[in-house]
Amino acid sequence: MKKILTIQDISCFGKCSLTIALPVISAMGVETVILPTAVLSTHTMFKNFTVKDLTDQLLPITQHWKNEGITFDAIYTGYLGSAEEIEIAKEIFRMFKTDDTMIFIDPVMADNGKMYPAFDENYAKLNAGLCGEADIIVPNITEACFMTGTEYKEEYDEAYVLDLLHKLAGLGAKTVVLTGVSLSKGKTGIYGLETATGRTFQYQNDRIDASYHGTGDLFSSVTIGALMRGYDLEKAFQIAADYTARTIEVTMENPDKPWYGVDFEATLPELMQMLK
Ligand code: PXL
Repeated sequence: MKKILTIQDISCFGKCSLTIALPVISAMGVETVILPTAVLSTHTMFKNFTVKDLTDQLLPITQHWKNEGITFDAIYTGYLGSAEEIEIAKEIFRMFKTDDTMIFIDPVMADNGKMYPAFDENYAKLNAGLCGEADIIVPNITEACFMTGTEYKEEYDEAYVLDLLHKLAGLGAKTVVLTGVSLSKGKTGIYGLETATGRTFQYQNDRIDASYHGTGDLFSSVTIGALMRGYDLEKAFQIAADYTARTIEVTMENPDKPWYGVDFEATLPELMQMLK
């Protein structure tokens, strides 16, 4: 069984980061080791959330694993709480990366043209540096703009997307994939670039007019899970895009649909079917 390490926060209530990555990747048949960067009462879209930072625990925990001879097939980072945690993530890559370890970075920090609370331009610069160490990065357009110093646009064309992809490739990752790319009316999806070959790839779904928290984490978790299950890059992204779109659709059908997250619990059986 493949084994991955995922480094992100635990938002106790709210369905995002580790409370999505752990159940979803485990259900996909991949051993999921977690390194919580912080414990929050909820994700940061709630008011008055509490935070207990765990920065000082990250190296003692990973050093213990190193002493035990524990290894990983992939390391997947998501929401990191601070600049210092970005530096520590790099240190953890150095501790565990071999030629066979896939580094997958979702530089979670912003959406819809805005930074999440607690982050700033400097954090974006540091995240750009972290992305340089990755095999695969999956920023949304807002994150890509902050990391490359590009103006954020609500309306854009393919040339804008390609320019962003090439700027992202300049950060150093082997494959860069922009998420939430909408190039035709009623559609949304991903646009990727393999830096060594210049090959691009795209996948689009019908756009659902709703924005739910945690869908980026769901998409990333399913992508890395599918990659670990042996699907190639494009197929893994396709499964993740289809599954995320289906989960949003099912959430919208729920009369009590929670505003804070999606009903992935209801669609996990469908994900299992997609993996067959
Ligand atoms: O879903 C991304 C995410 C993860 N963790 C925390 C967040 C967010 C987005 O707002 O607040 C704590």
